[in-house]
Amino acid sequence: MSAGKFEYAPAPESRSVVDLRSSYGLFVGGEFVPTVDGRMFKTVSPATEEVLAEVTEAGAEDVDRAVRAARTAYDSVWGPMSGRDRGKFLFRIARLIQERARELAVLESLDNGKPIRESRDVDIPLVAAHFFYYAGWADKLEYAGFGADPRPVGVAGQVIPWNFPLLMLAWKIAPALACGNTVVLKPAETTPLTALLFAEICQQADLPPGVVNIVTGAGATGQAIVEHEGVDKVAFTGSTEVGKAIARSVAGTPKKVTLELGGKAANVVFDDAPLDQAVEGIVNGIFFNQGHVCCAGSRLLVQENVYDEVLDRLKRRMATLRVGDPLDKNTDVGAINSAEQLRRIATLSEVGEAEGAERWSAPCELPDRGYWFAPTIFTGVTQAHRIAREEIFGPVLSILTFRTPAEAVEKANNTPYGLSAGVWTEKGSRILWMADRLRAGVVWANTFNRFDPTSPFGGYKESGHGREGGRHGLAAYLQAGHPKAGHPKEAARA
Ligand code: TAP
Repeated sequence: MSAGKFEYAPAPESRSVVDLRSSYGLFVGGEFVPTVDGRMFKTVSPATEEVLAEVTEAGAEDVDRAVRAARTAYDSVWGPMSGRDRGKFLFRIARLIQERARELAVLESLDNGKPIRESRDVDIPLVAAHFFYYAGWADKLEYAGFGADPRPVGVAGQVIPWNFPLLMLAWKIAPALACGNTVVLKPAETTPLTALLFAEICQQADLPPGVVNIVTGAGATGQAIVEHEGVDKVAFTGSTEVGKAIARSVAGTPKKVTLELGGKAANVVFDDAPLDQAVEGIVNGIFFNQGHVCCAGSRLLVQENVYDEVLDRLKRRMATLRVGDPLDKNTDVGAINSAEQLRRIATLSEVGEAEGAERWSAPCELPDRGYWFAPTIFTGVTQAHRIAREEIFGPVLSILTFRTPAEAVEKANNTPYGLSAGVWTEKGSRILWMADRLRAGVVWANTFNRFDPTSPFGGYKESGHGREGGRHGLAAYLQAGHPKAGHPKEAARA
């Protein structure tokens, strides 16, 4: 095996483009304010453990202040504003994101640990695309298929995870604002910085104060948002466990809720697939963003007669992956987001070995400081193994085999999740046959981890409910079919 990687000189992206403050307040009512009842915590670079900045952990009173600011903005400015004018603000934000793309990409890689190649070429362009896309909907809502006069819901409380910090923010904020809602958003504890830079972009865009409020903090801050009586709609992306707790807490209240939760996607490779292309898809499916991807192709199902060949090619390809400095433009796999996540990945990998699966990791030198995990595969995995059932949320792939298409479907669907799946085959009819039977919100054919703002995304079963993205994503932020519902001033004007 010629495992050799080409040796490249280091090509670090400069971090001087980012103007980091030493400490950040909360973004409430259009300005950065100090906490009322919270305290400060530090956010670190997972690649070096360097402290990047101090951030506020918002308390219940801070959350209350943010919800009130959002309500005032909804009642006085944003709710009554025409869709055309709301759209102009969203277009302005989208353009500012493009203008400041380099700064956003560097900051995302610093705070999250993801390779700059991904934040620069995937995350930030998709963030801008989401704002452009929903900006376009703002004045066309009556044609979206949700009734002749769809109205906003009110104040949306939004809680997001750390794996795609700014992209998840865009998935939440762009449709909410396009539909006329105002928001209180909490980024994850370990990745608050790009949301705070986004707050500066809102200021730069002259967005009316209170339309977007960013409160940083940990789980308790998220819970305070979800449980606040002034919140009309809860949008959550994160683990299934927390999602279930949120579903319980909003049950019996008038709050609307959408949940985007975990996954354990099957990536199914048939013997007629173009194997080199499939291997690229397998690598992209599980090692993109260090495997911190809810829809990651973390269960590989390979047709038995090509198993040896696929495994051999996969190992050869994995040996060429560059793991290291997220800011180096040659890096393929960056740092694990936190010490806690690294522990979870390491623990589940040990369980895999203890349960009898065989572990192989790509040969690579890991940096001394920071949180790192070499790209790893497990063979000899059975459906009962925990590594085949539980979401690892790291660069770890479980490989299983199948003989017939029916067996592939049976195994692919044998999971409590249902977020995504992949099919690799030359046969169009087989793609359609599989797509009909796979219980997953997204089914990719001969590709994986492709995202587009025009396309709905969401889960079956324990992967959540509701859809984000596309026309479907508007439904979560509209009260459809209630001509008199919605903003009182607008209703009076109508
Ligand atoms: P969680 O621990 O669930 O955290 C998600 C967010 O919820 C964070 O902001 C977290 O705050 C906050 N939170 C924690 N406890 C809460 C509570 N009781 N009430 C309200 N908010 C609370 O997930 P994670 O570890 O950050 O993210 C990984 C998970 O997200 C994976 O399971 C992954 O599959 C899923 N995910 C799903 C999708 C989609 S679209 N389905 C996309 C990305 C990720 P702190 O982080 O500050 O503690």
